[in-house]
Amino acid sequence: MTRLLTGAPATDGFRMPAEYEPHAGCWMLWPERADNWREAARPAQLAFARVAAAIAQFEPVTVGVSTAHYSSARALLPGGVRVVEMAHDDAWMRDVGPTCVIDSAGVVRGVDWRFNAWGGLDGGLYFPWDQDDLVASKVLEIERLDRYRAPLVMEGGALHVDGQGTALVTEQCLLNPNRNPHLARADIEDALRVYLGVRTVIWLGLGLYNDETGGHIDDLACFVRPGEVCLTWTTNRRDPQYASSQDAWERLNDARDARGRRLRVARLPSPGPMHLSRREAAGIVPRPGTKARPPGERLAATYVNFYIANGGIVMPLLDPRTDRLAAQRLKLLFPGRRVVGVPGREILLGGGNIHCITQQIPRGLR
Ligand code: KQY
Repeated sequence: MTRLLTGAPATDGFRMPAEYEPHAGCWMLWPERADNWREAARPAQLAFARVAAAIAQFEPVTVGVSTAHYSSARALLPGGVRVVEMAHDDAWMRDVGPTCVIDSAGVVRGVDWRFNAWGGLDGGLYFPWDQDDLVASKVLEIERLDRYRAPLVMEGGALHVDGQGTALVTEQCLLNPNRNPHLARADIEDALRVYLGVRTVIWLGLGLYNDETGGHIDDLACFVRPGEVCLTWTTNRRDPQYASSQDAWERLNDARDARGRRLRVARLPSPGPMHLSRREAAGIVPRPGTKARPPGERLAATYVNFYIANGGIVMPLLDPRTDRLAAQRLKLLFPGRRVVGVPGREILLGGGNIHCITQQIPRGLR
């Protein structure tokens, strides 16, 4: 039995480590719902299995699967991947899993945010979401890590940290009244300080164009190392993404991190633009209360949504015209890691990508 803690991470001496710090392992969930994933989620399951196999080259992977899908998931996933039975509403472990924090002695604990399916009844993507909201506590229980239940709605994909006191977020997401309408910007900054152990919050404006999460940072930009960020970029002035990437570029160049450094900002090319095809849309079973997926809809495609594993980068392959350039840039940005590309379109059709479906557990010293 792990403990439900009454304090808060920063006051207990904990901070959220950056994704590029060492991991004990990675957690994922299994895509199953036919109202979000085409063809009863089979193509998505194959894509998730490839992501799990790619990450498992670098660190242990665990996948949470419902009772109904346990046997087929076990058969599709590599033997080295641990499969555990776990109820869930959809498959976005980044957002429903724990955000782990660590102290100077190497003790790891988890923050269990409130989850409302990216907006609750005011623009959320499905109802109900009660099983998703239990996932973080179940993961922490299996990992034997103590838990803080945070009193605010948040998702792991809505925040990045540099591990040295800086958080990176977007106004579009964190200030959206469909998350924490009772909290002002200063209150949210205070909550990030307390639950992530950061001192400085860098606010970008809008997230990625047509991102159904309402502007998650993990589709727009991420830390590559302390003092360096990579940003999704387009040179096409007519692309609706152009203005928000420009704005993010300016804000990042004006920013100072928690240690007073200016940031280096690297640009990652954009794939596409990519759109949902008629055939893909026809394979989704619409359901009242779940986000509709009309053919022709612009997909929130970005290479920034990669996963940083121990010794590796697992990136989505999205567009043969830009995949190679994006991979080359990531190799330059992460010289000590092997860059592995995994086809990402089927994951993208569900509204996110590799970063959104994974959640790292930091390596502690216990
Ligand atoms: O950006 C993420 N972290 C998650 C994407 C969720 C999409 C839900 N359909």
